[in-house]
Amino acid sequence: MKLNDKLYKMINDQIKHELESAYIYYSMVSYFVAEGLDGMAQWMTAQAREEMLHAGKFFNFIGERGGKVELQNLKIIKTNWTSPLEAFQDALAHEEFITGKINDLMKVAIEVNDFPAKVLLDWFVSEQVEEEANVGKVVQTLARVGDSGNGLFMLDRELGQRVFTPPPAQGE
Ligand code: OFO
Repeated sequence: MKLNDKLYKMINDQIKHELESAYIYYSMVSYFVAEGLDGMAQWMTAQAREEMLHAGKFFNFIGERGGKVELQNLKIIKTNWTSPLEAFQDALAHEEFITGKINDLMKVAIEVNDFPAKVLLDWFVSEQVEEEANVGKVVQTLARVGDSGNGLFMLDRELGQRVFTPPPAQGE
């Protein structure tokens, strides 16, 4: 079944949003590295790589449905932060923005009875709950840690445990 025009346009735009997520998070990685917060840099790198996978899921979906992806320019939103708390707060606000976009996509997929799109978006709905929860937890801990250098050191170490696990290659 051919993709509905409105849904196609929204999915095509979503590729840009997901790639912009990766861009924002890599920008934060660069800030953390410069601040000597290697654990946070590692955590955010894993986050950025996940965003590339999210973009890939939408990219493949358009191709599988016989459409052609039209890539768009990415925006540089911010390149510096005054504290790790501010960076993670921005990440949370961005995830909330993305959740809104996924919900809008789901509304249209339901409206036009596109069941394959709905299946794809079901995965993203659950993923967004996880994304907001993960970032939200770090925001909460950073707010509690405040100016404690020791607390920040411990949190940085803990966040450095995050490992990016690529999904199995197709056919595996
Ligand atoms: Fe793609 O979930 Fe974050 O942005």
